Amino acid sequence: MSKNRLIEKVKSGERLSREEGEALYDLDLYALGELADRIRREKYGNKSYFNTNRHINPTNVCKDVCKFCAYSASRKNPNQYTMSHEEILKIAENSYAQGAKEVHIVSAHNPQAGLEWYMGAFRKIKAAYPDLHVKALTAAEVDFLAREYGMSYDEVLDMMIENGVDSMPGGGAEIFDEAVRDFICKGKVTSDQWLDIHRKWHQRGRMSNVTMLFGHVEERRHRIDHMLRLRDLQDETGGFNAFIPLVYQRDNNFLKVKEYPTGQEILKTYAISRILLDNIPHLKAYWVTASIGLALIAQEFGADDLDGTIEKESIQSAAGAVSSHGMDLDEFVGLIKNSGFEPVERDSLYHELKAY
Ligand code: V47
Repeated sequence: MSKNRLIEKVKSGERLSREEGEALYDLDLYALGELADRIRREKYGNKSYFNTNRHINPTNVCKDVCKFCAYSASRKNPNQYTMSHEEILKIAENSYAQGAKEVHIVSAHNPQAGLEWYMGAFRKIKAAYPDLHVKALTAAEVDFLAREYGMSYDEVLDMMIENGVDSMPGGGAEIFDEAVRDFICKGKVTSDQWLDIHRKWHQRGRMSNVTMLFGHVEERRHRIDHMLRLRDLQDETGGFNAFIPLVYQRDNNFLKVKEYPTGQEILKTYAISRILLDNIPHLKAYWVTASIGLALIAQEFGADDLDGTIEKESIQSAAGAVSSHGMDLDEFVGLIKNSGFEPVERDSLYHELKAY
């Protein structure tokens, strides 16, 4: 198909095939940006969403070994920690007092902590702050808990709901292609299992997000494949709120990467995500991995969401991202405004709370 025909097809809103998705990368950056921006503006105009949230990473002790991870305790990071419930609650208390609407809780796969350590933390936070949204447990953690405690996915998911989890974050998806996945995180939740866990979560009427870790050893076709597997599941369930491309951070880990993606390649990937994932409403430029500068530019390449203020971030900052102290709310709002967009604070399920 010619480039012009492909552009016309995108403009007419027709769904693209795998080959057409891959061919999008051959378009120049500005053509892609224009196409993605049209879609974004049709849906959200000039609005850019964010939330006031707090990331909590309660333990870094991990049974799994993902080559890209600098966060889990290992030879490169010998400092193990596991927070007590009191410590976790104290963080939630402080964040709530400062106006956080969501806690985003992601842990490593700690076999010593116990099931009640995981579930009790959610239950206690929910009991103390019923209106604080608890976004917790990636599908990788759900799979770990199911295996560790001899439970089915259904049982773990029901237990999460009983203990106050409101929605699931999108972590652990990495890259679905089995060969790449085997190379970067062998032994962790498989792609089919990851998708199945989210399917089951959506069937319970709950929402989740999904990530894609890119810019390491994968090829463009693997990113397209990742997006298409998600598009299929979203057709079935409609349960994904946001797609979050995570740019690989290179420090302190065991993945040897020959070539890192350019800013152009990253922006193309945002734009293509917006075009190809016609059924996932939000595209999040997670400023932690994109850098705030590129995340602001990504707003012109299809992204309508910049995640949130975060307060503290431990996973990507361990691998080199400049995010360990989060982002000041006024500064965040100012940056979005100065980039020509209208900052809109949202809740975790994308209800609008306040326009700035
Ligand atoms: O799945 C680990 C990633 C993810 C590195 O749902 C790395 O709203 C880059 O899922 N370079 C966890 N990324 C974080 C996550 C997330 C983040 C923000 C918002 C949401 C959401 C979810 O962190 C893991 C993994 O892919 N990660 N190491 C690294 N070196």
